[in-house]
Amino acid sequence: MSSFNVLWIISDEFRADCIGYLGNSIIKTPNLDNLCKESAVFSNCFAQAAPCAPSRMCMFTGRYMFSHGCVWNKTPLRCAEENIAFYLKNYGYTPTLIGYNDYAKDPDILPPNHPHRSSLSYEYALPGFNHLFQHEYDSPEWYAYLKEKGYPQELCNREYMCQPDVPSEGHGEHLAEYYPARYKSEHSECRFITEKAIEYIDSQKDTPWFLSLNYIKPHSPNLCSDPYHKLYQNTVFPPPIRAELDYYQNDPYFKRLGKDACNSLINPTHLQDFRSAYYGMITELDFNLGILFDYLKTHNLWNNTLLIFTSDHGEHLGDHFLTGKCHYFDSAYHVPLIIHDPSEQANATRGQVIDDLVELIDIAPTICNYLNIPSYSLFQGINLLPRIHNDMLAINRKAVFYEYYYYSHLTPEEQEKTEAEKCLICAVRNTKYKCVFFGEDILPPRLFDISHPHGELNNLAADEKYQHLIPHYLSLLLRWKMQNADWRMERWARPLRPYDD
Ligand SMILES: [Ca+2]
Repeated sequence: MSSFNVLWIISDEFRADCIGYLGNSIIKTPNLDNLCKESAVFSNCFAQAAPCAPSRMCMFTGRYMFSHGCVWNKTPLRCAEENIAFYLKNYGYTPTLIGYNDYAKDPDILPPNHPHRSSLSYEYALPGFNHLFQHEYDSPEWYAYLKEKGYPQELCNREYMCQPDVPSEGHGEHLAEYYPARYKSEHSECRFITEKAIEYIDSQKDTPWFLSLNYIKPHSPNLCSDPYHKLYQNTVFPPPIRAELDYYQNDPYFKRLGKDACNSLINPTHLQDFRSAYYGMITELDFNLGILFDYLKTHNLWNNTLLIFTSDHGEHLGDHFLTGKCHYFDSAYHVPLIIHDPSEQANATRGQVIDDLVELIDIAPTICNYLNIPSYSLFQGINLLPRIHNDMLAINRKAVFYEYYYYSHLTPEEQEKTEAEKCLICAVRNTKYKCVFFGEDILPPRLFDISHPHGELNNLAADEKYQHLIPHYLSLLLRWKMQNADWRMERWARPLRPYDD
């Protein structure tokens, strides 16, 4: 067992373009900016799936969505012990989870009368994790802590605390998130989680530790306390990336979806409220990360801890009249990835913005390399450590891939006439083009020139000039599917098979 620690921080719904260091001149992220200065910063990192559970299962299993099969929130994961936490136990670690990982247990492994054999849940920790503290939006422990701080007991519950403090005369023109949270920022769930993480790390003394720390921010319910909720209310944001509303209403994919598709934040005041709350949540998270980073620095842990900061997916933030993280736009899949490797070999890339194409499934093999243990044979990503150690050719990836299962978005009438298993999107993307393929016969592929900031508004697939590109991306997709199929049993059998069999 090495003497190194791993702190893997996963925020929820954090867009790649919301870090000051990466060129956002509006957002205030001083602590992440300082982390960037000392780290390798990957500017082209993509999630393999959305929403939360499919993406997180990709990260922890180190595999693509079609390979692990958890395609939607609360879809159970089969063979769940095949994940990085379980694997690291073989090497003496006691991987620990603070927050959540949205894992749903395979009903077949539950006892006969267990309620989750016939109902959905994802409150479990993946096998291998010593689940120290379950907390998503809230937790009973946080409410007990608020009570201790003097908040009346009858108000210490989700219904009250997880709602903005909207005055009794109503919202007026504004969204609820225009108003502040009902708790002080020093008592926020974000601060509470930060304190829990520090407590845990402190308790480890000289034992090497592996902590998966999961913050809900900047995810809905879009709650901010003072001073964060006011910070951006008068900010002039750049206009969102969107076509005219009727573009989406007439689109063969979007028009079959429920009423929430491409119908959000039409009112400019709502757009402003939503964005200022989102930016406020990021600055609040950043402040708390600063507390955590200071702790590590003042306790001699900064130089023997691999620190990873990322997010499970992005947020549309009003682009395409969308909020959340669905469909095929990059705003849902382009995520931050900052890796602070304290070793001397990483000095050459400190502060460097690396634009190689990387995927969230690359994190698991990178952790193994840092801990000096062999990578797990089931991981499908690329080890990023050589690139962090300045090997410019180490990644050499031609494209990244992500998948999205949209059946739940179809209107009930559309669900009636559609086979759920065909409702899959596969996107293949490099830095110039993105090609989007659909499982349904009625939806032809789409091609976008993503080197242009508004490239996703212009489908080039029907343009003769670009048509030769579709078979090219289709062949990349096919090869990707072939190379990442389930080879487990053959890997077992191959060495046992006589040469002439
Ligand atoms: Ca999420």
